[in-house]
Amino acid sequence: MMQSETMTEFCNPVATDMTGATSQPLVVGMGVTGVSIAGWLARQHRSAVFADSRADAPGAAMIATLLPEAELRCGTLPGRVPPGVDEILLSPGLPLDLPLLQDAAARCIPVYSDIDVFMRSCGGTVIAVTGSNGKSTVTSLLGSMLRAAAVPVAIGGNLGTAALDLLQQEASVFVLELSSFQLERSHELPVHAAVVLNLSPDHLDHHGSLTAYAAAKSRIYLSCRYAVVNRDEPLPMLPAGIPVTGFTLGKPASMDWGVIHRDDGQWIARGTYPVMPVKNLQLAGRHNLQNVLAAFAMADTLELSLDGLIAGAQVFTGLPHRMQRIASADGITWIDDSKATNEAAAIASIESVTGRMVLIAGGDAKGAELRMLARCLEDKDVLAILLGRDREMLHARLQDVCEVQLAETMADAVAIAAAWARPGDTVLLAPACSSLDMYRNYGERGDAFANAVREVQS
Ligand code: UMA
Ligand code: ADP
Repeated sequence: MMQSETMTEFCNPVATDMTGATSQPLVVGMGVTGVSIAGWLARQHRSAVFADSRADAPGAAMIATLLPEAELRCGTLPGRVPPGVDEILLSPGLPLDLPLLQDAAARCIPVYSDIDVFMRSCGGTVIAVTGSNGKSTVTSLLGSMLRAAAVPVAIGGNLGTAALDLLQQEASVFVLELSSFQLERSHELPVHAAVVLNLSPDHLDHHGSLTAYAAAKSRIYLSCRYAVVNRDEPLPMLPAGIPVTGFTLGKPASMDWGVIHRDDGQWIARGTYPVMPVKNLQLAGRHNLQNVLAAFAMADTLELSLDGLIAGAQVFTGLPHRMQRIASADGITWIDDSKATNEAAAIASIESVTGRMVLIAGGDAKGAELRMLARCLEDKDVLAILLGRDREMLHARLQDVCEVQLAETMADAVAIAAAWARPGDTVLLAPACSSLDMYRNYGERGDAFANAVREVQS
């Protein structure tokens, strides 16, 4: 087995009774996760101490409503574990080097994630999806495929509904999108099937190195029953003896999923068995074809009839802000891929566009240098319009490979794009950066883009 790396596993987690009536957890973080833990505790008729470093912790009012007797500490995190606390339930957005966590490790007080708590409370089959890109698409696509196969399914985790809130849904299968933050602070997760879709640099400001980020991601496989792997990337380290299914954009090995070429076009195939024509998918781009193959490989571990899964894949049109065509006017196509929040995602979307292009990029690069982005724009007829905190860095990176302009606001960027673009061109918002320096989230950034496009067209 791979070595577990969470600091708390120096202690014996068996010594803790998470369901014991006398236990008083300390819940750290009063965001979406903290609120979901409060709901779960309320349903267990238990209480807790809650802490958040923010004076205006966003979930505080909701937690007070769900658990009126709970103690809420906003504005600073305790430096030591308060008396009476025998476990810590830690939100994903906090760093792991907090003095509180060092004190907990020294005193053998275990730290759990909301996903650990979910796994202990969930009686259904759990399918876990991670990767640098495509997590939300694959999680939602699996939801569509399993629903079409008449499986009662709930989807969530890092996407949409927080994991513990899913337990209130009637479902036999739970598909969880898991972030590297959730995985690095979870113990071994006994899931039915697990996948790391792909790995490329992201969140390096938090993890410190690509190695540490990859190690966090590969924790998803520690206790899975079936591992699904991307055959087009280096193989992750896997626990010995578990069944492995692969997916590839190439010709698949016997029980893997891949693409075969026939006289009537490309087909998705399991081994040599043709399953469905690629042209029947509504998702566009090679990266999305990879996502569909991964979803089939995951769903296949449930041994369902393929007919429902195929129907569910065919009707899936994708999620908002992922390669979403928002307007087509005067021969110019406007595409919102605001969710391209890292370099590999932006490259995947740029490569799925043909012809002359305006690229709107920039924001918070999260410590990435974006050299591959520059390489991918070489030999393309592109105007790059750069926004946000790291736009000067991006400007230095791109100025030798394509035409570059700086913009202050999304409205400015769209106005520059509208003036430059000619019929046949595509204007693509694929920032390669997170949105948090200018917006509340990538959705708000995508909406700002769509609004600005409407403005220039009115
Ligand atoms: N924070 C503080 N002090 C605290 C607690 C949090 O400053 O005491 C800050 C964190 O540094 C962070 C922010 O508050 O900047 C949110 O942190 P959180 O742990 O409270 O986050 P939640 O609101 O619980 O939301 C988290 C996920 N967010 C993160 O991991 C940052 C949500 O994913 C997820 O939907 C939710 O749990 C339910 O599972 C969002 C996300 O951006 C969509 N995820 C990242 C990504 O997809 O790239 C990982
Ligand atoms: P995540 O949840 O991992 O952020 P999403 O499914 O929301 O992934 O997609 C985010 C962005 O990543 C998309 O807008 C697209 O630009 C890119 N993307 C999606 N799937 C892939 C993939 N398999 N490989 C590379 N990039 C991808």
